[in-house]
Amino acid sequence: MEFIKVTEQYQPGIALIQLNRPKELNALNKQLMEEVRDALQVFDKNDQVRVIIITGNEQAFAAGADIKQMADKSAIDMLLIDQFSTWDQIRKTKKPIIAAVSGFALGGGCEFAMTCDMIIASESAKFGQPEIKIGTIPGAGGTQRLTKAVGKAKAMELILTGRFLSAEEAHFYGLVNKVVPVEMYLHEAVELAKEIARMSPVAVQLAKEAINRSFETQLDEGLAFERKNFYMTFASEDQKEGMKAFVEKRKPEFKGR
Ligand code: DAK
Repeated sequence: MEFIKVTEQYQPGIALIQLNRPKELNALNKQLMEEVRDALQVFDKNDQVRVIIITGNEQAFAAGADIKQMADKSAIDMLLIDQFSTWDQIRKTKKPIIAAVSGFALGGGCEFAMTCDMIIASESAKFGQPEIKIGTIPGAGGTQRLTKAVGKAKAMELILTGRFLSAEEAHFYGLVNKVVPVEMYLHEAVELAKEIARMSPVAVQLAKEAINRSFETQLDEGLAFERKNFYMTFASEDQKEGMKAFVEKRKPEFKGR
């Protein structure tokens, strides 16, 4: 791993991926994204990992896709490189992913944070889709995910002007879960991860899948999908344990089965 640092057990059950191109503000080149994809695929198969946190450093989560790598490319080059397949594989991660964001989360960096399931931001975080300033538009979901997160008017403003959104505004618009002082953002992400890691991993996975479905389907289809996953939890030992523990007034011990 050249461009990321990976810790399988940052805390029990919690894996950490740190983007590590600090001089380039963690600009997302092709190899970095492939390394992230590979790490996520390994964690997804590892029963010891319940929740994954992705972070950068205080200055930058990521200042976008690597402009220097893209600058001279033709449309057909971009088509053949097909970086979208890597992003699609990242999107298919089954375990919950928390982005712990400080500093710049711009362009592909903002899209990457939005591809994660939750975002904890430091007070210094700045979100934005400034692609318009370099003559292009968001290409990894920004026009869709940002619009769903903050609404049409704000998304239009941000994407058509390239303006940045402060952490506080991002919280106001529902883009991020929580804003905390800079020295606390990773800690806060870990606290959230710990809480999720205590739940049944089976139920967590099925719930994540059902929530994501709401972005891709009409209500009827989404409800049917949720119902299927709800029934499926009743095939798990964890559901039996969870409900039994409630009745017996004790804490459940989930096994992920
Ligand atoms: N790419 C490459 N290098 C970058 C970079 C980027 N996105 N952002 C920053 N850097 C580099 C700078 O070039 C500089 O390198 P040196 O000159 O020192 O070698 C170093 O990081 C520090 O940057 P600055 O000197 O500019 O630092 P400042 O504090 O003055 O400014 C800044 C920080 C974040 C405001 C500024 O660096 C900036 O505007 N950066 C570009 C932000 C941007 O436009 N981002 C959107 C890029 S387009 C796709 C998936 C995704 C995408 C496309 C396709 N597929 C799956 C196919 C996404 C596209 C984008 O994200």
